[in-house]
Amino acid sequence: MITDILEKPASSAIDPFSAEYFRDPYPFHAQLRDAGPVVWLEKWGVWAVARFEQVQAVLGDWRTFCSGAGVGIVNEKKMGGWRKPSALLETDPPEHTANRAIVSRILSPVALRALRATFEKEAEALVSRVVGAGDLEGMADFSEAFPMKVFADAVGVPVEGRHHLVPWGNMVFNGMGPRNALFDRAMANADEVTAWISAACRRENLTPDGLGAQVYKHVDAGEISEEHAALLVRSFLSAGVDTTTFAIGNALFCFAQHAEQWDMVRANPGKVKHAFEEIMRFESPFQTFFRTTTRDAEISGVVIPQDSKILISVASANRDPRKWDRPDTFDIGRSTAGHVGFGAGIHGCVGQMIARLEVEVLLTALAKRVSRIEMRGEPERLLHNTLRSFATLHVRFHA
Ligand code: OVM
Repeated sequence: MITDILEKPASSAIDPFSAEYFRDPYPFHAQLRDAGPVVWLEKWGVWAVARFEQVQAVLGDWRTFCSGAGVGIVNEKKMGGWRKPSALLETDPPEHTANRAIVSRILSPVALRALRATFEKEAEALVSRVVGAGDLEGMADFSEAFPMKVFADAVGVPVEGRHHLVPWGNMVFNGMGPRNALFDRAMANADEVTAWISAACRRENLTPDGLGAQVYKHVDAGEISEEHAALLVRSFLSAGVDTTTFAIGNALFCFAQHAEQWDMVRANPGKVKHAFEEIMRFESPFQTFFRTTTRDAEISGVVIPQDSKILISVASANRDPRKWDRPDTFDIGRSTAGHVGFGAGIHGCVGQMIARLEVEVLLTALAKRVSRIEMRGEPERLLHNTLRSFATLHVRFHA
């Protein structure tokens, strides 16, 4: 029980859902971190944690900071959400525990071993298409092309209509933000997109040997219902495309800007795995999500009332100078241990091993063939409520 209020909370006019913030969030992160351990955001009437220590603490305490009221800005328990809540992302124990156990086994490192050879073959094929091909749009032609092929194949999604995965991801992640223009634009074709996604999650539309079909084994075992299985498959399709697409785009950007780091990777391809962790720290695709207080909570002496929404800036935590040495330097040689680019705690990314596998395999194939990633013209920053990457990134891959 909280007996006395120790600290007066800091307050800020920063709008973390503004175009200015999306274009260059890092100075705003610094201001939020420096304002206090937890900050009241006047514009939206929510709290924010932006320092590493407090982000870790909040993510480590699911009893106080729950996910069951949604992980976007809206309290879905009170207001309802735009879709049926995810059985993973937007649940708390004990429901979460059982659902996660199912998906966790399907995505375990051992289970994923079987996918590596196929991913490698597809990576070689994609790299062959782009190397020496002149100017390319690195988001559509490379960063998106790979997960849309290998991840969608791995889940066992129909090829017909697969392009719907892109607007669906846009709905899922922009849909975590407030009802701004980005939210509305993402939802513009919601009915058609949702209809395709729902169908793609059903047993009869999944390939019999994919990750999606494996969820239905738990229906056959009498553990879960058919509808529940479809909802779990939906999590694969929600969480697994945009995140990896944007991580690959961010990798291209980082290595185009830091050619010497790309040279280090090429000289020692064994560094690719670790380089990806630095990309996840330095340019986390998933920047922001929320928790909701289940009771009056205390963060570093500040009292947050029950039923408050708290914005968690993992991107800011990943560059907090209280935690990291030279946080704004992209350095694949540094220790990245403890980065929260995949989140942390019981909701820490359950797909992180397949994400790592995709990016490792693709960057390894690229490192074998490409001496230099050249940016052609100004990249176009993606304005997005939750994710950080590029709308377009014109590049040339030099052999
Ligand atoms: C889900 C889901 C959606 C978006 C992200 C995510 C990063 C999960 O529907 O379960 O995890």
